[in-house]
Amino acid sequence: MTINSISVIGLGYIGLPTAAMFASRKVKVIGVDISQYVVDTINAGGIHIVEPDLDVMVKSAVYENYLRASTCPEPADAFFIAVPTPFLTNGGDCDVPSPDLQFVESAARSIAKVLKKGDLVVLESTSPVGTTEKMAKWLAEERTDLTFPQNHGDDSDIRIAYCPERVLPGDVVRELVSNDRVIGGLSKKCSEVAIAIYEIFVEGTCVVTDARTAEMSKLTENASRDVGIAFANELSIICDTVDIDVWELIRLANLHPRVNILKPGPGVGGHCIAVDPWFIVSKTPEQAPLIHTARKVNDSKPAWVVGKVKIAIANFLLDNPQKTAKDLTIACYGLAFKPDIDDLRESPASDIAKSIIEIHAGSVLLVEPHIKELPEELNGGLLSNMSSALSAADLHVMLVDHDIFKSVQPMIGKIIDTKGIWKPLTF
Ligand code: SAJ
Repeated sequence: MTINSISVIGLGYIGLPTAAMFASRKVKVIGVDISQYVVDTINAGGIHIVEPDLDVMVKSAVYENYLRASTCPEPADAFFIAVPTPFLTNGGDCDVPSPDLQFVESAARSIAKVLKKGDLVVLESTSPVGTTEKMAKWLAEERTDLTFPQNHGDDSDIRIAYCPERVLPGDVVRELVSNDRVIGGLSKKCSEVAIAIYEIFVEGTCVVTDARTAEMSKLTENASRDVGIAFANELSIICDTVDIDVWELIRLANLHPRVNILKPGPGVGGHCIAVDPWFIVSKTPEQAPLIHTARKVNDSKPAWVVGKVKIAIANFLLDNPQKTAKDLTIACYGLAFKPDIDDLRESPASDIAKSIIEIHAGSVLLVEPHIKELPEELNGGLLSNMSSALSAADLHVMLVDHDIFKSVQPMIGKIIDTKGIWKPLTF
């Protein structure tokens, strides 16, 4: 199969790096996004997201005319769909959010118009089991003049596969090339064609399976991490109750050759680990009590940390009867959803900081070296530099273990350390 052009639908955290990666290998790429702002930014050689090294890649791809963005799908030889698959929290059983496939459906229906015989369509968006088959059905509904693998197998006009992205935010450019890929074609031929195209830039191994197993493998990877973190978070709460240093405990337990406990923290954030397990739970609620419970454990951790802050405020007032809460300065260290990135979306640290601002009458200093201004929802807090917070605060709340925080230690005040870097007062 000759590939003259590739189209990537959805130019977000996965789609844009994927588009830039193909373009960097001298393939003509048309990126499609519904946002005019995103399209204009990319066509001007810029990027709208933060990801190390991506800016340079996109800039040279655009200037060398290998990458172009548009709001309308155009003909191409292969289409990669990387649109969001959020979940809906207020429909049906409100305890279990359900996946929202509207962006996948509209992306599929919109590219259907420009499909031609021999084209490949790959779904990369994290999706519940069965979504690739649904996508194939939507494409077939739009194009009755073409044949599809669900009915024609290896002889189909259009090839369809699922291939989940697995890259780590903050290291996307490197991992896109080096990670192994799981490729689930709707037929053997579909998988073969998809592998040939991924091998344009993937240096890891492309492993073939069926589409449903490929969908489930992505959900399993993230659910496995979520369950592991929930175990660590539960341990941290148990240890706090029985007055044991959880970090020392985990270090000791991990000396066992077959034990590898993850790290507790203020909760699980980001756009993947805290979302994807719900795709399993919503489909098979009866069969997924462990995965469901892990989600609840991790989701409840921010409130537990806020509870600790409330106790610290009450203790301060007990210890200083002549003072009021206004006399207590609290500093929160880290607002991002994980260390050494500047992404504050879906961040338990930001949620905790917001709650502290709401409950506390005194000053709340917010230390986040990776941002220049606070988002609106943190109005009421004061963006501060690290050294002034370390010397001014009475209560230090460590929320994100950015590297820069590891070389310092508050010398005065109380510490609530959700990341175990400021021993000995840890939770
Ligand atoms: N976290 C902990 N303790 C840990 C590890 C992580 O509390 O021991 C927290 C982080 O602070 C963060 C959250 O979990 O709030 C998620 O961070 P992460 O680094 O585990 O994962 P993400 O969301 O940045 O990326 C994950 C990755 N999946 C796995 O590692 C299985 C990545 O490979 C996926 O491509 C990505 O989800 C995705 O897009 O699905």
